[in-house]
Amino acid sequence: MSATFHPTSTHWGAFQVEVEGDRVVGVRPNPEDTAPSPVMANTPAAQHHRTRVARPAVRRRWLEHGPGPDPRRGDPDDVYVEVEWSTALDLLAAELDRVRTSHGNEAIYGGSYGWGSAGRIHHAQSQLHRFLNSIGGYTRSRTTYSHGALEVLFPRLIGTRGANHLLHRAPSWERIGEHTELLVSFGGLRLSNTWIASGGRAVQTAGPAMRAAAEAGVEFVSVSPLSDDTPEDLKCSWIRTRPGTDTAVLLALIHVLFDEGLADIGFLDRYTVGADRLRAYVMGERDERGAPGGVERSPEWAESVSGVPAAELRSLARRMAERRTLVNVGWSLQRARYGEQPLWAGLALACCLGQVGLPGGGFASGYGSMGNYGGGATPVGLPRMPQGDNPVDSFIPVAKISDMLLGPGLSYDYDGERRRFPDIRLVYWAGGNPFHHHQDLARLTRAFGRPETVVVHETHWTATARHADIVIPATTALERDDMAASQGDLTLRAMPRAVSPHGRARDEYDTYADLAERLGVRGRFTEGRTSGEWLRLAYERWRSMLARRDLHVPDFDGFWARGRIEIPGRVEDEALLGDFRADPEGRPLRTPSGRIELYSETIASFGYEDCPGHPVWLPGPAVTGHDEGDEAAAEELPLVLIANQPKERFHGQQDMGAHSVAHKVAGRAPLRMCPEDAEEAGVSDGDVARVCGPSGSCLAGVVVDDALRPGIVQLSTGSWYDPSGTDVTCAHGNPNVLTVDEGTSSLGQGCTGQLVRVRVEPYEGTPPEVRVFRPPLGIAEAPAPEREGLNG
Ligand SMILES: Nc1nc2c(c(=O)[nH]1)N[C@H]1C(S)=C(S)[C@@H](COP(=O)(O)OP(=O)(O)OC[C@H]3O[C@@H](n4cnc5c(=O)[nH]c(N)nc54)[C@H](O)[C@@H]3O)O[C@H]1N2
Ligand SMILES: Nc1nc2c(c(=O)[nH]1)N[C@H]1C(S)=C(S)[C@@H](COP(=O)(O)OP(=O)(O)OC[C@H]3O[C@@H](n4cnc5c(=O)[nH]c(N)nc54)[C@H](O)[C@@H]3O)O[C@H]1N2
Ligand SMILES: [Mo]
Repeated sequence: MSATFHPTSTHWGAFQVEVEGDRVVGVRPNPEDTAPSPVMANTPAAQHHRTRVARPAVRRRWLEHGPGPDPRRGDPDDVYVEVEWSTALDLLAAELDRVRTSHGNEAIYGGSYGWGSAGRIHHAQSQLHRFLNSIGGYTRSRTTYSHGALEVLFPRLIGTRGANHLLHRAPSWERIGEHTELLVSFGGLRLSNTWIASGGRAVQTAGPAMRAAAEAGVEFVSVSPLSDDTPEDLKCSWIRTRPGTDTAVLLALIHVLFDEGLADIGFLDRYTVGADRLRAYVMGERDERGAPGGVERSPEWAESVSGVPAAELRSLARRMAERRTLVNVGWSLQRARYGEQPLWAGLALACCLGQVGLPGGGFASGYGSMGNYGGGATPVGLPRMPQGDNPVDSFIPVAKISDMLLGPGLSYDYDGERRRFPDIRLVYWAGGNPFHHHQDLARLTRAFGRPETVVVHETHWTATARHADIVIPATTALERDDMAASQGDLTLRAMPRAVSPHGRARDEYDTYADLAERLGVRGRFTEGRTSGEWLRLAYERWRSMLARRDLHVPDFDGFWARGRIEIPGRVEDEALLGDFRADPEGRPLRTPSGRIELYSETIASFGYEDCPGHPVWLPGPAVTGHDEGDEAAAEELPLVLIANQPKERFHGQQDMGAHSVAHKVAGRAPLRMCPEDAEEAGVSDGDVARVCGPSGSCLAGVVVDDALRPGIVQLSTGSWYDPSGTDVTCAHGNPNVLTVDEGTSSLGQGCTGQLVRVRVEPYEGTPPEVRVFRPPLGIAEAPAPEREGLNG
């Protein structure tokens, strides 16, 4: 049989799949990609894996007992019943109708956070939101797991537009190479993280671009607990912090600037408010409430907190003041308790250096966190599937999912508001995996026991699908026609279908169209179009938008025939907030003062203990799992675990793929620790260890590695949650069974999953088998080969 190659796009990059007889048998990079991501090697096994959802399925207990709370949701021994499409659609439409009629549309939670697949049209969340809007709306979610604290904080500090630019229009690595002399990155610059960009990048440019910047003379400093968080060829110097102590380091750098007369007072006076309050605080003249007295935030003080020698901090501050310096705060730092503080302190440091708004200088948050950050100019727009309007005005900050399901009607703080949780009866998820992404998964299981019905659309039998009552099989991106591009990408690429749908999986668009039909609103959802017609229309609308700006691209057929086109009209800023710097009166920031708020009256007026009016060091540890002064807990859980992004895959996606599996140790997630800690814990390289945290425990495979400093272990996210063992919460190594379900602060309520205290111990006896790479009970292991009529 001869193989053919088909272009595709994933969030981990664009590449080609090799197809033989309707099966994906291999992958190869695009020829022009000089630094392709190895993550693509996961795709062939995942595409045809036995955990693909082949047919609609209903949890037997729900089928027998009907809708209602059920604490057994997620039970690994639960049985599913495969049903015909028409049965599944009838049941689901009737249930949606029941819930919206009896409880109102607000009772449907359709936030459905998650990354799904690349593709502008078949984007799972957009499709679901469009459908739910067409049937009267839903309770939505706000902000992200990626940078939830940043998204709430920065509009207050630099205005909404400034915050948007910070996240989406950062200057490129090329500009950094031209202008920056010193780049200090808190949270490293992990090359593996830059493989990811929403929509996928046509070529991976971050690695080569960072290298070119280093060759052009940029000096890199990585502040991180891990020594291998920056590519070796950057020859970067490494400042080892204790996790969760960066705010202390940043305040001490500010202290040196004020103390030694290096702070740019002219800049602070002209462009910021609150510098005097901040100065009084770091010099120990005022406490965090502005009352007289306090602790001097000196390098010596910071050394006692962070472990970084005071002399090193002094010399770094002086070097920063002498050169064109860019302060980058990676997103990981704000995925922790008080996650707002290192961001705010980082911005304040850049202001004290007087470099905000200068090319190559100032503040950034995201270099090394994602490939589009610094990856090039931003398009003026991309083709999109319209979602319609949501008539329901109900939302939660995204990481409040368990709190919401467990506490309908309870109140909580968020960004200056006192809000109440809605009473959710039906949870509808498509394109996300909360049992990958949320903290304290045992609690999330209890939360998922509360609604009356849980619906999940999935390509695979993930842990979230195994918590659903109704599971709808979705096609993968390889099984449908679509197009892709990422922010900062140079091309828009066609993604023609490469293989037939697995089993009886269908495009979600068709599923929603049939559900809408049963609910009497087919026309509202489809507007009379097929998904192929939407693809064409979205492209043509984009083409018209470009034409109005005198930018020209071929028509849809021309684009499809070529396979990819260059995206015209991209914009790139030389510097972040450069226009504000050039003309602070004429182009003020949309903040109450019109300037950068180093002290925010608004935030101060909220009265939050955990996020006062300017950046502060808060006494409670940023690492969850123990509280200030709780020595017993600290002793019980002596190590800090870093739950960062997996380099071998993208989140939980394609965990059964070859590249991901090759990184498992004894069939479990790899747990990295230094030789001293391994010895202390009584475990060796290759062992199965038990990791215990404040919320639960998991097994993991030990990797002894001296890239870590003592006291710190690393277990990346994304190994599929396996609750089937009897003496551990997860037999496979998902760190989110260990993490604590707590928001960053009353302000941002962001995810705090990055850091948690743990203990590592040997696992005695035969470890439980990992069961997640088999479908649940009742589901045939062999995929159903035959196709049936759409409603047959
Ligand atoms: N402890 C800890 N936890 C974290 C983090 C951390 O740093 N530490 N990081 C957090 C961050 S930044 C993020 S963004 C989240 C990520 O969390 P998620 O985005 O929820 O994780 P994914 O595994 O990408 O989930 C996407 C799901 O969509 C499915 N899918 C793919 N294509 C389709 C499709 O076309 N249709 C449908 N219906 N489904 C599809 C995939 O099979 C997969 O299960 O995790 C967060 N969790
Ligand atoms: N390969 C791959 N890449 C990914 C993803 C993936 O799943 N796989 N997910 C993508 C997504 S959705 C997102 S949002 C981004 C997230 O991007 P980030 O949040 O930047 O990524 P992480 O890998 O979670 O963390 C980066 C590093 O920060 C360091 N760090 C952790 N805690 C601290 C601390 O307290 N202080 C300091 N100084 N450093 C600390 C750790 O050493 C860690 O390796 O990654 C994206 N990139
Ligand atoms: Mo993310």
